[in-house]
Amino acid sequence: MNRTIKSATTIAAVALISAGFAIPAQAATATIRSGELDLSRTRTSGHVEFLRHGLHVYTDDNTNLAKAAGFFNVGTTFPSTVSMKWSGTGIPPGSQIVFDTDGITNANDAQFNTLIGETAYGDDYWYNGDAASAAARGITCPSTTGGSGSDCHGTLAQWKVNLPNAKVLAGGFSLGSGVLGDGVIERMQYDSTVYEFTSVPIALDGATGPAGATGAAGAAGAAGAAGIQLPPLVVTETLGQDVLVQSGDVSGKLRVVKAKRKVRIFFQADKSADTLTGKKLTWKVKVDRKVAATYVQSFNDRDYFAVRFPKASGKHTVSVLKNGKVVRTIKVRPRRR
Ligand SMILES: [Ca+2]
Repeated sequence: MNRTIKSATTIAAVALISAGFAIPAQAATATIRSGELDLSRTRTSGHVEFLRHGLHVYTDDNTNLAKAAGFFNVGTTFPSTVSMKWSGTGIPPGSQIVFDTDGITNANDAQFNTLIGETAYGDDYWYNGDAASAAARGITCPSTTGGSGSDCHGTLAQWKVNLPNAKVLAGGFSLGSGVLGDGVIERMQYDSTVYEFTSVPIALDGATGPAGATGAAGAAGAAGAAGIQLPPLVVTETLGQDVLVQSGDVSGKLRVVKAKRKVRIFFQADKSADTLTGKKLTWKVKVDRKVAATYVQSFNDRDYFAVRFPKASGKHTVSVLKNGKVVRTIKVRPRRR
């Protein structure tokens, strides 16, 4: 049976006693409320709502904006076990561990790293980046074989060996990006601590003093727990469950179809996991030197332009500019018939 323990120090004490007497770990329960869940990684087609008992996590579609993610404080010890109780559609959210490799708070690249656990891979946790980027951050991958979310993965036991100095910055979950899903996270567990989620508020401040002419002021509430640390929106993001894409500026292609009096142009921006970083791509179409259309494209965007000239209307020029540079010039001279 779970005991409800609210104070972090009590949780730590219970864990120590359990370890000292070699008693099987007794689950402690911590309750996460809305102010304690960082939703900054949730995108516009993803939603996280607090229920009385649990978190409603869902996405509207399977675009790259479909990402419902939350992070919370799970202490700083690298966990041996992580689990999630999910009731919902087929693909549950991945469990996440955000950590600093060397445990030293500084501005180096080793500060923020993420391991992701998904039911599809069992006990195997994959690094949110490839083996080369892990190596650049001083991380030795337990395994670099294929068949996981990235080519840098291993069990938590293996990771613990390879990351002896790691300091955990946050735990959490992510449905997507790129996954259509709907369900409830009833709870998550990191080692012996069960994290439950609730919309039921508690008074965070001290009780108000009794009413009356000389009513005493209530005592001040205890200071809140330190907030979790999350990286600035990172360059490497995940698409769907397991495709890693390095994002950057949007690039794209055009295709021209020319007829006797008509010019059609198809613009296709490249596909990518992430529209949140990098510069957008700007196309401009000029017809006889006048701007006829402008398209600003994010990843995956498509646009279509068409112009038709009157019969026997002389020479015409259609030019296409990509980020301000002319990349195509099409000349048309419509005949009389
Ligand atoms: Ca560090």
